[in-house]
Amino acid sequence: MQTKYYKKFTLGTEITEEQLNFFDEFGFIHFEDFLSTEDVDDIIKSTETLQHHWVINQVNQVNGIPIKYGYNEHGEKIVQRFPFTNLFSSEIQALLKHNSIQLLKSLMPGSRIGEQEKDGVVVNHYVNVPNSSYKQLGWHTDSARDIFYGKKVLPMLNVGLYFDDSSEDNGGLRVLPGTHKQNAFKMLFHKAYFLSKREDGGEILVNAKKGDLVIHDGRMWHRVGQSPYFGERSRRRVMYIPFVTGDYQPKNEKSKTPFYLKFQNLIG
Ligand SMILES: O=C(O)CCC(=O)C(=O)O
Ligand SMILES: [Fe+2]
Repeated sequence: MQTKYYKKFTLGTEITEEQLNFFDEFGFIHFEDFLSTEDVDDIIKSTETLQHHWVINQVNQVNGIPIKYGYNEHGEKIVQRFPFTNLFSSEIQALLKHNSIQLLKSLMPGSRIGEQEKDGVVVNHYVNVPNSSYKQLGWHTDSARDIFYGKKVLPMLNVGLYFDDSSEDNGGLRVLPGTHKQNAFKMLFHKAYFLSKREDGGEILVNAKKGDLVIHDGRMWHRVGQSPYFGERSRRRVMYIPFVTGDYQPKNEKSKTPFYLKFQNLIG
């Protein structure tokens, strides 16, 4: 069990020197109580409406990014990875305009929210049941995807909003602090990309509550553990807002599925 302590913060009207230094040193930062339970519930509802629409209409991708389907503990078909939710949810669109989200750009000067880029705002839904397609996620860096795209690795942030409390009980995000400062070779080969799911002695478990915000540098190594429980107790939902840098690279309906996602689907 990982119980390593790390400092948690509260987001004010600006990012403090201490917060900047923490993020720079460790590659992640945790802000507690960012949204109320009610506000999170409104966002969750909007994704459930979207899920209903996608299931009924058998939509399989958005802008070339596959929608990952699976089944919940009641045998119902659910969406387990939603790409580009911001294009469909007015609640999520409103959140992106919020001052306290805009403020986070100062963690990575020159960054912008990738509303039409990468996979847009992604919602992940992990649940541990036999027919689930998403029970855990192996070690990876988000930036290594740029290498699969054949592009230079550019700094990016992933801003995670928690829809559920998250700890080792439902898997939990594990991060390797400081690894955002490694070179590109290590970024690719430090762990067998996505294949290794093992615990690492240096990992820190992110213990978050519904409504918390946990931000990580895209170059840092991280994984999501598998819950030892099944069904409802194993459920873990989290939304990621990408903050990107570099040339503007919008996607549209004609965009092709990136190679890395085909690869990811092969290995589960
Ligand atoms: O579920 C999480 O907290 C992390 C997800 C993740 O790392 C990813 O989708 O790249
Ligand atoms: Fe990731």
